[in-house]
Amino acid sequence: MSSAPAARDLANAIRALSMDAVQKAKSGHPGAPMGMADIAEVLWRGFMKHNPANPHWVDRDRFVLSNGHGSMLLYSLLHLTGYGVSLDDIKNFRQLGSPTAGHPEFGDAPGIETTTGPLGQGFANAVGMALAEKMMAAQFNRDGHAIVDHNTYCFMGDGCMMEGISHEAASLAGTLGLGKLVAFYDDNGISIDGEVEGWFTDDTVERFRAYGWHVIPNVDGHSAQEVKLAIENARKNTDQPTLICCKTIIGFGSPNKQGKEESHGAALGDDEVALTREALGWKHGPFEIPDEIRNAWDAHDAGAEKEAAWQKRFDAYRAEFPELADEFLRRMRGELPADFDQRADAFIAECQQAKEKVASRKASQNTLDAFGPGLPELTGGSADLGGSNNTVWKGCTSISADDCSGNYIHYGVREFGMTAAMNGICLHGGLRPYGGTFLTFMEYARNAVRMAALMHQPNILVYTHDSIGLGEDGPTHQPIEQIANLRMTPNLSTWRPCDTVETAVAWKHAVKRDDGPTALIFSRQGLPCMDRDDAVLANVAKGGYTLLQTGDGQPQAIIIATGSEVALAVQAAEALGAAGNNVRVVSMPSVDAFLSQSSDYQEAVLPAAVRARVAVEAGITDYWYRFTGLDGKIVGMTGFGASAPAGDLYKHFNITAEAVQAAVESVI
Ligand SMILES: Cc1ncc(C[n+]2csc(CCOP(=O)(O)OP(=O)(O)O)c2C)c(N)n1
Ligand SMILES: [Mg+2]
Repeated sequence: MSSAPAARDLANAIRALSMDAVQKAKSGHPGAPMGMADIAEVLWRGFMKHNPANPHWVDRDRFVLSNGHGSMLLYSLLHLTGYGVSLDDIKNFRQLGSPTAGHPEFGDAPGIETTTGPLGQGFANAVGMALAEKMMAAQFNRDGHAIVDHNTYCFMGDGCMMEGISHEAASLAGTLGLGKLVAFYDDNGISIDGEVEGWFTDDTVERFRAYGWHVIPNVDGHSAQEVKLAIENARKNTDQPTLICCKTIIGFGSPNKQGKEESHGAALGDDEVALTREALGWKHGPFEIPDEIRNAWDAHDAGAEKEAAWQKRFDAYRAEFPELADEFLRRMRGELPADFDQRADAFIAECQQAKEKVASRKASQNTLDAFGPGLPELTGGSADLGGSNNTVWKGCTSISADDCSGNYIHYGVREFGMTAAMNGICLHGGLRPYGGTFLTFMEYARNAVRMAALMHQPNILVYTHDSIGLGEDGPTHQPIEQIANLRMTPNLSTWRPCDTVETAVAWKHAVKRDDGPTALIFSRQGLPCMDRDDAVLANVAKGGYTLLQTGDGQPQAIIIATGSEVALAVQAAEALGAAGNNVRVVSMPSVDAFLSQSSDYQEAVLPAAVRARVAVEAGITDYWYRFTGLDGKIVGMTGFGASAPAGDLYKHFNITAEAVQAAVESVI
């Protein structure tokens, strides 16, 4: 009988699949998978709690490949352990329609926990996942019943370490004591430009210790024994996140390219692949995995056992806490409480009745006060602007390292880290995060916003201080092009409500959305509440609707407005109406929601024949040409703002009812 395959041979299966797939595609990154194969072998075969037959098992360990260019490492692992990634999929690496995309894409193949490639962000996702685990455990576990108890493992390279977001995420993880987070640093001394010592000389060990991490330095990433010991030590420490610093050789096994940047991001070449096979002692052809290696990797039996053990624990929990168990499953399914619509609609009607004049950021907080008590999954937070973003509602309890049973996260001044962590929280499941900052500083987080949209994650992004209307803080704080930028992001729903009613409708939309993020944009200054009858009120959710018209039938002109400028549009229309004009005001809190309506509805609100159109928004004018065409006019911003009281700024930049009226008169 042949003996069990050695760890190195098992790791070489990853190396072979990776170099062969990259060679066949003539594109990709063999270096990182070949360098981290030994670490991956120890982690996945010795420690990972997962079940390839059920990639959605709620208590599985999460694995994040933050150095996503090493995607072949993940695809090899998923294939070898038995997920639905076939050998043909591996052969079709990087080809159209294949689940084995250039970088791991969430949703493309089972077992990909998050989309990675933008360096550093996977690490921040992992921090969010570990935080979600800790919060769900605190909310649901009971004495003797640990139904939420899994680790989050993250691989990261020099690039992830160099990215600023690694600081934000690591600092937060240390402060919150995310003890079940274990990150592996692929310390290979190489990035694309060559040896990193010319641009990266941090003392990473001391850096992470300073964040409050448990750091295991100087691990030989090619020694299965050392890696195993390190992981055991990491798992023993449940008070601090652990960083295991692994010295590795990029492209390990390639006689002429290992240790060099040449192996980072290009096929090794047929000759070098052959030499590497020889050097590794890998005697099998391209994409050929011998049975004993395949069997040793197969995680089906072990996975089924692990899940069955958890199921037994969960059944015992359910017997003792039946309601809690049902609630846990509801939350993990991402289903809203059955009465949510009814509660939300009742509150929307209440807002219309009360007609309160408040800033929309305050209206947002009032909405949270109304929705929050019935939505225990709602998990708030802000990047140190809780009092300005009005993200703290009456039922908020802050979490801390010692007590994660609350529902509010103080992310600190870390917009990018916050947003990427929120993506990780969404991906983990069980919690619905919302997080606030000033709209201008959305840009600090920009790529995480994009990743939420790309990954179809229902992250709720609260952006206050929406325009020059914030006043005296001046042009650094006054967003101009940001709203248009958000609107142009595919699969992002963007709302800029004009009053308490639209704010509540926007929140309802955000909470109900399950396939993408929503940006909610709120004002600092007070906004009057508009009159609406029931028919108009019912149309608010459509994103754009006729708010009023000064005459009957086809209007002579249409004013399209959003947020704080709706009131100006109404004033202008009333003056124009008093002079005998038939003018319509269309409030457009969400362009994407409006554009998702039937063409009949869109035509009814914005008849194509009416080309006398004026758009008004205290943001960059360019976006609105789509709706005004060449015949229309736009009242808005064409440059940066200034520091002054809001009222003075609106006059200075000529965003006034009179300006809107004059614009309409010029196009009628
Ligand atoms: C945010 C971001 N910037 C730049 C890149 C392009 N890029 C991909 S890999 C890489 C170098 C990464 O170096 P390292 O993490 O050390 O990877 P290794 O070469 O060791 O595999 C760069 C700059 C990227 N993917 N993401
Ligand atoms: Mg490197």
